[in-house]
Amino acid sequence: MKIILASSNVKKAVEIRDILKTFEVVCYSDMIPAFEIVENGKSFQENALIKAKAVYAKIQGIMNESFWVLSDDSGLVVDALGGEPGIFSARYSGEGSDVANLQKVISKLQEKGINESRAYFCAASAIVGEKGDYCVHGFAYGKVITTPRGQHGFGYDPIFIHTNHSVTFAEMDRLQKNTLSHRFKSLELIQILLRYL
Ligand code: ITT
Repeated sequence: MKIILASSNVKKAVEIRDILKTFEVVCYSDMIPAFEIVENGKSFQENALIKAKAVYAKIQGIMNESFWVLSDDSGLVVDALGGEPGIFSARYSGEGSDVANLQKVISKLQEKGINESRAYFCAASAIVGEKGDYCVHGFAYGKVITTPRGQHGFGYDPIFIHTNHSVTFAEMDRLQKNTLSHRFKSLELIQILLRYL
């Protein structure tokens, strides 16, 4: 069954394709023009469902086969920052660039005189199709540091170290991150769901 991905984040899409390698995953913007989706939910789950439903509504009329729309709403939750950036991870610095967002987390920790804090990544994966709407979560627990390391991955990967590891997600290769990440955990559950729906 075809999976249409409701995401405009190219690096996120690469990870999702890698993880769901046995499925046919097509980005919605390869089928219809990309459009803006207002993510005004109050949780990762609400935002994931907003994205998947928005794309489902646009794509439904042009499909002549069964399909699911899949979305991912994710972010970094830092203990010492009271849970920030959380659902605002993509636009924490206002301008929305990965580097500026990461720098803001580092600056806020430094303002507190802290050079590391417990943190976790959360991914809400939603699927919307003719059989209904579903959402599951995956988590990756660890800590953030104030000295970025590594060139792989995206977003906050250079400052996140997974529990029981000493390198950041950005120092890991794709395969290693993709067997530990919040996205991998939530997509594991999605694959189980898809088997039974
Ligand atoms: P779409 O909504 O189009 O999918 P987006 O980048 O806006 O793309 P989100 O609203 O889910 O996606 O925001 C997620 C942000 O959280 C993302 O921009 C990163 O800054 C951060 N993030 C999520 N997963 C991450 C990961 O695996 N590694 C590093 N940072 C991550």
